Amino acid sequence: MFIDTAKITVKAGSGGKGVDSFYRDKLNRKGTPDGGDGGNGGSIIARVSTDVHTLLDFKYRQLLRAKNGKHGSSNQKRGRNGDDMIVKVPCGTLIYDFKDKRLLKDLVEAGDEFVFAKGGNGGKGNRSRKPATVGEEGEEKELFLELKLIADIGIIGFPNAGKSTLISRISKAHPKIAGFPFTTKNPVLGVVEDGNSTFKIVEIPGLIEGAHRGKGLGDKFLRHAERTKLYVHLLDLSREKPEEILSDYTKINKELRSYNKRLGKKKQIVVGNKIDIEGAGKNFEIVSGKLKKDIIAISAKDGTGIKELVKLLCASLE
Ligand SMILES: Nc1nc2c(ncn2[C@@H]2O[C@H](COP(=O)(O)OP(=O)(O)OP(=O)(O)O)[C@@H](O)[C@H]2O)c(=O)[nH]1
Ligand SMILES: [Mg+2]
Repeated sequence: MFIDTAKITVKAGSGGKGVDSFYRDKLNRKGTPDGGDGGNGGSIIARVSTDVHTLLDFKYRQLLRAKNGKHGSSNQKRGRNGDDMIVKVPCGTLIYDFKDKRLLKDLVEAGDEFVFAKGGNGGKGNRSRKPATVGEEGEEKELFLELKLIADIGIIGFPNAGKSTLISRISKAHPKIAGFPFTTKNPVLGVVEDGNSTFKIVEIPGLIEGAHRGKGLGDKFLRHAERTKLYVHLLDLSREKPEEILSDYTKINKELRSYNKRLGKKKQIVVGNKIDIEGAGKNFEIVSGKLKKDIIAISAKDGTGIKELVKLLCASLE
């Protein structure tokens, strides 16, 4: 299941109590203070890992608690620290304060860390000749997590245009491909390698007219198109009439703009797919003439124009 938002509560461990204790013997009736300090509470730390790709774990685990520190004891013995809890999050996880929606951190690179909640320090024992103190409370927070995938290029286009076929051909990703719309229900990430260049590409599924009003799969996956540098706008050249292709193109662009102006302005490489199908060549001529942009013809199925497209994408990213 692809989950890209989560609300969680995090409660770090509290510090253990410092202890009041006195060492006494025959010669030392009054006693020497020897109470040990409490251990520190465990913190909860998010760490970016390439093993996880969604926020699914947090759907089943909405409350995270780290261990408390142990209390100190006599003979100056310090209590054990509570272990830190490390939680894995995917690349591209944004962390917000749930209440005021403030962005606290954007975790981008593998290994990046962020302290969700800090453990409390342990209390002091009376060994320092002051009365013992209790440990600090661990921090408790309500957080909102949002995943915005990080990729260089987003493939946008109407359902059934051939986005999954294209990503399967140019990367190791193998999403389901079928001759009906909405086959892909979640964003699909792929890595494209060409000579010395590599880039990440993501299929943005389910965009149709009215997506920003919740139609189809709605616009909920457009958050994964926000961080790309450019788009491959895929058109289905096998549509019956060229007007339909032009209208698909306009509708997708309108959806991008309705979601966010910035997305509407992002650079697009317009690609006409399914050039192998009869009639597609003619559609291509007409659409090329009417669009005020270059358009590249490919067949994701038989490989026509794919090498050239990948070269162009590499060059455009440089
Ligand atoms: N002839 C031909 N068929 C293609 C080509 N590319 C894709 N198809 C077919 O078009 C249909 C849709 O392809 P998909 O790759 O699933 O399209 P999509 O854009 O990912 O569709 P959704 O995920 O459902 O939105 C499938 O039947 C593919 O086999 C192509 O270049 N030529
Ligand atoms: Mg698909």
